[in-house]
Amino acid sequence: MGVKVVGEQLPNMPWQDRPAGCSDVLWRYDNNPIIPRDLLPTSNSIFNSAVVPFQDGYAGVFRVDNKAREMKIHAGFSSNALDWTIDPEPIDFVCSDEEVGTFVYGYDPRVCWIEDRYYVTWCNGYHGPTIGAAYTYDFQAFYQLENAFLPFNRNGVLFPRKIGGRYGMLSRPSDNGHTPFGDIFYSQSPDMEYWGRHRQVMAAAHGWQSTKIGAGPIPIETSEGWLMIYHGVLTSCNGFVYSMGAALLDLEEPWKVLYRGRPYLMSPQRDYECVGDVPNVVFPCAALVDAPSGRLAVYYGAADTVTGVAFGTVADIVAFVKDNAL
Ligand code: BMA
Repeated sequence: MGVKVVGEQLPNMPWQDRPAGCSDVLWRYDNNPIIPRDLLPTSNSIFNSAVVPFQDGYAGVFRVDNKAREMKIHAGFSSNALDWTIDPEPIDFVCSDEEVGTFVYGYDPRVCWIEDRYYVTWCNGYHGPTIGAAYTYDFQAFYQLENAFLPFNRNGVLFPRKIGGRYGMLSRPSDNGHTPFGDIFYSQSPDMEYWGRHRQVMAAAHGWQSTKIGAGPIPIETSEGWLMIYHGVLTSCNGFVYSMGAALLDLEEPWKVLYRGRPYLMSPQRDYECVGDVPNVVFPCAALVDAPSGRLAVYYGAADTVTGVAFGTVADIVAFVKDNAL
């Protein structure tokens, strides 16, 4: 029996077959990085960013650090999900509450289609990092909601449907600095405003994920559970190393881990992942999936400088996680 993927058809999403002789679960796009650091005249770097299908093509929300080294998020559009036009101006959120809507900084956005609109979550500056939330219908007007949590928190990732009658979000409580710890938690909300019923999903474990972990793309619903791709951090004598791995979570109680991969799916190995503003970082924030074929394209920030894509199939990742479980 094959693994069934719940989701839409995306027959034209970016894809390259696994290179001959490659046995890796994920393989990189030949023309990585797809977004150079200087795509905008004002950009220092464009990296941890999220993309989704939109109308006849694709839209996204991009982390752009400008040349003043301010962290902003911008909307962007593409017909093929590889060549991107990014709005030179940051997103100007509409917010009815001035206290919440005063922009301090924003980074590491995720985008999730739920029911009738696209929700954006990001690391939002409010007396320290916390999880900002907004929605849009068109990637032109963005309506900001209350911050989901108190500071300090990062890596807020929504589930694409209500579970047990409530919205679900993963997050990673942290500190005000570079956070030498961090587990993934699951929180629930009846209305996208009040979040509670917090449950621990997974703690940092040994090896590539020994210092801290954080959810990446929107979890993918499969017949084997929610496929969660996440980043894990190891502390080396030269600092943090960010890799990506995967786990399967229970469909109805996603804080219950069914399987968790022991080896990473991908670690920083190419020059553009090892050399940049922050060396040795692959940081996944989004995935496009064609449900019938299970083809997957993971979008990830490389060395906090540029954006790359890696390909794989849901069935291969599920099998890898089960066969190599922690
Ligand atoms: C994390 C976040 C990410 C970044 C990573 C590596 O704390 O700031 O945006 O990619 O560190 O520097």
